[in-house]
Amino acid sequence: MSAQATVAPWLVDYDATVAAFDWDRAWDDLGGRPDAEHGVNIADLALDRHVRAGRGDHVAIRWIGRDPADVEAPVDLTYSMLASRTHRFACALRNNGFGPGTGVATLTGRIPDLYVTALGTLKGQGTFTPLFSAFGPDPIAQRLQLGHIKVLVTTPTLYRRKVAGIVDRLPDLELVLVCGATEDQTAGSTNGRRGGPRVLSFGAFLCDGTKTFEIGYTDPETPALLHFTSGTTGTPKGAIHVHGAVVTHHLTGRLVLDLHPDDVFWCTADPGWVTGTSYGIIAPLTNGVTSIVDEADFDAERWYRILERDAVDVFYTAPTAIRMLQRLGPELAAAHDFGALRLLASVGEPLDAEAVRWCERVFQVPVLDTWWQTETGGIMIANYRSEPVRAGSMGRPLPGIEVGLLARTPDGDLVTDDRGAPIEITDPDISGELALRAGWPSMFRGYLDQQDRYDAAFVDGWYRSGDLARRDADGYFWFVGRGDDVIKTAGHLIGPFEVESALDEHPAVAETGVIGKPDETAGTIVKAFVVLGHDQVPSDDLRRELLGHARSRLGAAVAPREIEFVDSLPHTRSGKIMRRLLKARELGEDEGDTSALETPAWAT
Ligand code: 6R9
Repeated sequence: MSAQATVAPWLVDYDATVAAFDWDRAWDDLGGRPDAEHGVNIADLALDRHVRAGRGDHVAIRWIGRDPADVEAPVDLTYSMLASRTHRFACALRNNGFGPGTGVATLTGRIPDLYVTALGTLKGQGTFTPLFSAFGPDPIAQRLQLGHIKVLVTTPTLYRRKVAGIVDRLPDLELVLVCGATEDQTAGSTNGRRGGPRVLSFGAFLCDGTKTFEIGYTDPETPALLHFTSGTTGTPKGAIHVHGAVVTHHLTGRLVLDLHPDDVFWCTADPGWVTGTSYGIIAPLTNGVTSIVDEADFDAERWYRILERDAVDVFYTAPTAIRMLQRLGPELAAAHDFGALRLLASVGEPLDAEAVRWCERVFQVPVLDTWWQTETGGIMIANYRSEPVRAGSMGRPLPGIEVGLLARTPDGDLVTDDRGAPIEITDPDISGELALRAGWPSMFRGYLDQQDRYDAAFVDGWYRSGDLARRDADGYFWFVGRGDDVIKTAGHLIGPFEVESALDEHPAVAETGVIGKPDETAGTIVKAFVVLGHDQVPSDDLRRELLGHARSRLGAAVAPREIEFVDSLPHTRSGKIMRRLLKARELGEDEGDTSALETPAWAT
């Protein structure tokens, strides 16, 4: 019998839960609200708390290695094993002088040491920054610099290919820990830079099990995570999250993902992005479930096999992945039994109604769309298991969260009243900027070293998401689009400026404008419009060279998939590239009001 019928949902009645909701009570399940005597440490709640409660032998992470044969031979890591390994990591950090506040980053695929680093760092009250392993050297260097990262955990291959060449740009970096390397491979290595980071093997760095480590009192406002995210312009922004955010991770794990302690849960997101940390590490572990971690990239047959073999109860993935499954057809899925699957949810990009229906046919459960951002730390709007799913809608606010829509002018400015306060849209079906009443526990507490950008994200007690949405008469939110030029490709957030800067550095390039171009599978792909230097002639060879240049700098995850040569780019009077017009042209749309242009519209 399917587990669907046997496990009662945590959230039974949405309206009643919202009416009775109280953030203080939300802490009850985690041992009570922290106070001056009892702090809150995410790693303690994720691991040691379960060991103290006698669930140490329960499997916390079922790790599946990259090779096809590994699917049949997963490695189980129990709550006790992870508790002890993270203690050893925290102990080693402390013994090497890396105290509270130390910035620790990972640049690895989905391997067990990543999870040990994340939670071990949190035990020692350092801040954890995951970096996506498909980033190229430029995005990696920039984030390590901006984050003042002192300790980097990586693999031998990634170290050689992406890190060794950039250490000279990283004055704060003191230690590199290489996973899976033997001591011999790393002994004495200093990267050839005098005073450069020490390079040690991860295994050799861990303290032996005889040394004890006590988690110190952790104030809920202690920084825990530093996640880089991209804006339209400028450098990536480091969103700071605190230990107290864990109550949102835990609560959403319960109310939205409906995690029960005996569940097998699989979040396919990479921890290099916020979903892979909030829902690939924290929420499943605080909820005591068994979490699947698959090292390999997307492979439909493999995914179906894992869902069936490991009897996954709750599956959290992205619309791009669902579209990829859809494109391969239902036959592949039909050979498998997904009887255990109780809940399927998605995040990161718009989820169309057809995908919801397709999943209902193939998996016997609909996909529950959820909306949130790096800055919100956790799910803010969702469809719930016990409520009717409105296919195509992002759902309704998490209990305890107030969502508003702020009126905008066509230029993207907020409409304000005579006090200068924004105007909230209350009528149904009118789109505005999605905003959240500031102050929820997992709200980001700053953009590292960028107070102005942080302040600019708030207006009159609202956090401005930058997304456009509308609300229907029943209170369900519908995604309308991004209010800015940021690109979501295959669920990953890319800042166009970062891509433009890398292309602009090529000697043949005069100027670049980067947009998201609609794509059937990835939602959008990164496309660059390139103006060449005056002595350059467009050719396929040059296009290939530029694509290669961008790839080697930015990595496959960020580099453009398409390049189009143009004679000029549209600019505002102040000289900014008008990506909006590039996009309109790409879509064959009317370019609209071009009065702000210096070069009127297009001159290709
Ligand atoms: C968690 C995450 C945030 C941006 C967000 C929005 C887009 C997220 C969505 C969605 C449509 C959904 N987004 N969920 N768009 N429907 N259900 O993805 O964080 O990488 O910071 O991206 O993703 O545009 O503003 P992040």
